[in-house]
Amino acid sequence: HKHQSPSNNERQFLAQGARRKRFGKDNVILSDIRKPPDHIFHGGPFIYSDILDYKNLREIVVNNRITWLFHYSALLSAIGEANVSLARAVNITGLHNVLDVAAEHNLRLFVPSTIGAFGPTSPRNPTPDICIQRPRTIYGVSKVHAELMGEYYHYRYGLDFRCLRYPGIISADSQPGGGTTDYAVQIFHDAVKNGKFECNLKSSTRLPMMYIDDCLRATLEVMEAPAESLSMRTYNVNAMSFTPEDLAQELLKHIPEFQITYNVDSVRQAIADSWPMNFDDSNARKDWGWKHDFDLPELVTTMLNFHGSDTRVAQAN
Ligand code: VAH
Repeated sequence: HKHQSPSNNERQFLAQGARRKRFGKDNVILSDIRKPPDHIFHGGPFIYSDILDYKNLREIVVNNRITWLFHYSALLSAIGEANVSLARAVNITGLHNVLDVAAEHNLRLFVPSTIGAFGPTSPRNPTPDICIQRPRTIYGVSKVHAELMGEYYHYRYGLDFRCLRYPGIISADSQPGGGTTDYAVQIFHDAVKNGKFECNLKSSTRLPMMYIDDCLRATLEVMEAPAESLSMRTYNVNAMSFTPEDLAQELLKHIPEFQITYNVDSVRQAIADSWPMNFDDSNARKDWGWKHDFDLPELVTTMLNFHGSDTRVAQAN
């Protein structure tokens, strides 16, 4: 939807690709304000839509008999701090539009939340599902609002609202889009292309992270879970937790000449220092059987294989 950051944009297309496999190509409609490049979006229905245009959303839902809505429109943490009014509009007013169209048309609604929905007064290691949430970014504030509004609409109007708090999501064919965890995506592009990477977070900054395949599977599993199995509407989901140093050490096993340097971005560092270091996702594992597949070694192997093949193709072309 409107004002997607590239990584969100592309993640949405990847998510949509996973759903197409599951539900059939013509039963999943991608909507956004920009049509993605063909290598990300492998054809199928695309409809222009602007998350801030409620009538447009309602028309799409009615004309296409939509039953489930996955809402990925948001400005991420760092980019949101650079444009608070736009982040407030997209992340909050846009969310209100989605809640209203979902309640009005009885949609099953998925809205992603994030490790960024916690703040410096939250327990950090691990961070449980239920604890103090006083985030210090407009992104985090808007995501706590989304969690609370979604749960209110569930209890007040019966809306089938489902929400997962994602760790930093890493995928090979998305570009970083203004998040605090962007380093963990950029490092692979740079390691393969240049053999070196300048990291904008301190080497000891520990953050929860997840590979895109686990993210997409968790999203589909919670959306397909029987309603009676859900004791909560909003769940933490965890996979791994690492520092830039951990990631660099794992990369060195594959690229011995790889070099990492550090040039700390104080804005992103302050955000990262206020976030969880590790997620407790025991409720997701208990209620609907969540289990991650990718740990750090598998992440690095998978990402390098993708980039490696990508690079070989690029050289061939
Ligand atoms: C960000 N990647 O850094 C996003 C995410 C876990 C954080 O929401 O803002």
